[in-house]
Amino acid sequence: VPFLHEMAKRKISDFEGFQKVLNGAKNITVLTGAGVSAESGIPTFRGEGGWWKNYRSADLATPQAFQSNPALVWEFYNYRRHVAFSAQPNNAHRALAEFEKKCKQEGRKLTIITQNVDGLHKRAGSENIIELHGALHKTICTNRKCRFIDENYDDPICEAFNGRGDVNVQDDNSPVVMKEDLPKCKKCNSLVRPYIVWFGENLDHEVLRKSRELVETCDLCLVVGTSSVVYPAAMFAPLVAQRGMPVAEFNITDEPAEQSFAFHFPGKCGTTLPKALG
Ligand code: BV8
Ligand code: ZN
Repeated sequence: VPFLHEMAKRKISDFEGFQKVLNGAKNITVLTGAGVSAESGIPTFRGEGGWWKNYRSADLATPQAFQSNPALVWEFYNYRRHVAFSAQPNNAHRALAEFEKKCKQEGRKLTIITQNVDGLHKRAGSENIIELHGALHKTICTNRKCRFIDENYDDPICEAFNGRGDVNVQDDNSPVVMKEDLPKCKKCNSLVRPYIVWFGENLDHEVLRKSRELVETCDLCLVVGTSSVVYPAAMFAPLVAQRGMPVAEFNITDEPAEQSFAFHFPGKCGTTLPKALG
């Protein structure tokens, strides 16, 4: 359809048009996904990196998997912690942190709503962050009467995973760790789990409420490095566009995920984001 194609063409790589909108925005929401950490060497979910040994990572990120094989799921998360803690923030994370400081000086608001659990936005210096799906450096106790939430950057997280940090080989025949050697709660000594929202689990209601409020009040939304397939995060940017507010998508894909997005910047966000926010 030539008209739509014409529209789409006008939206792509219009850095100048974007900067005009950016300079006028007072309440900016940035939704980020795995693509913002790809250039830090952290595998994305749906690229080839979405595998660990011979498992699809999404099959291990479920309460059922943890219930039936906590040692395997903990070994997967111990590996993900090792990868995240050894990684460095990249230019996309840094550009967002710098821009947040600039907004603060100008009395404007910028909030990052991230689907990522790698903690790199915080390490890059961003402050206003909502972690939709939890964080790799946090654990929560599985004892319903306790639910103690702890934070640690121990790598490995427990003795039993010594030497198995960055193991991602298919058929290493190391024995599966015994349940009693898995990470325990400091308060009640019960088994702890990653403080991560798994598939089929509800997001924290306070996190959801704050995210919904930002979606309803922001006057500009950036959506960076996400395939927009996982709900409810996938709804946020389209909801902003439905309010008639501009949405700018940054992705290596050529076309906008939604025709309703005002801007699309194809390419690696480690390059396009610093240019757009510069
Ligand atoms: C919920 C933590 C209510 C885990 C994650 C059937 C049964 C049960 C549930 C469902 C169902 N059908 C649908 C659902 C809902 C489900 C869902 O949406 N499933 C999808 C797969 C269809 N959602 C849920 O379960 C959520 N809870 O809905 O609660 C409920 C309750 C019970 C039953 C039903 C509903 C909870 C979802 C949270 C799951 N946890 N993460 C962990 O990390 O281990 S999700 C995980 O994948 C990430 O956190 C992220 O959110 C998500 C998507 O990944 P992306 O970040 O988008 O990364 P991806 O690899 O996909 O894409 C990377 C993108 O970057 C690409 O577009 C690529 O082009 C781009 N890119 C790459 N490099 C670059 C780049 N761009 C720029 N520069 C680059 N350099
Ligand atoms: Zn406990």
